[in-house]
Amino acid sequence: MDRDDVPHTVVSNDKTTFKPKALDTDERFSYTFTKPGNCFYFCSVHPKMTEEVIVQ
Ligand SMILES: [Cu+2]
Repeated sequence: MDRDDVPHTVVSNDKTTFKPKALDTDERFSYTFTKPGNCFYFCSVHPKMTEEVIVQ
């Protein structure tokens, strides 16, 4: 991940699985998936930043 100086977030597309506060440079967020499936998430500050996690 690039070390930029703007905050980002990681919000699951359903907005309920995880929705931590905005993360600044060097801050971290972790979430443990417990069920197989896929989860899309995005940055609410920059909605074009999207990612998918596949849990097998
Ligand atoms: Cu962002």
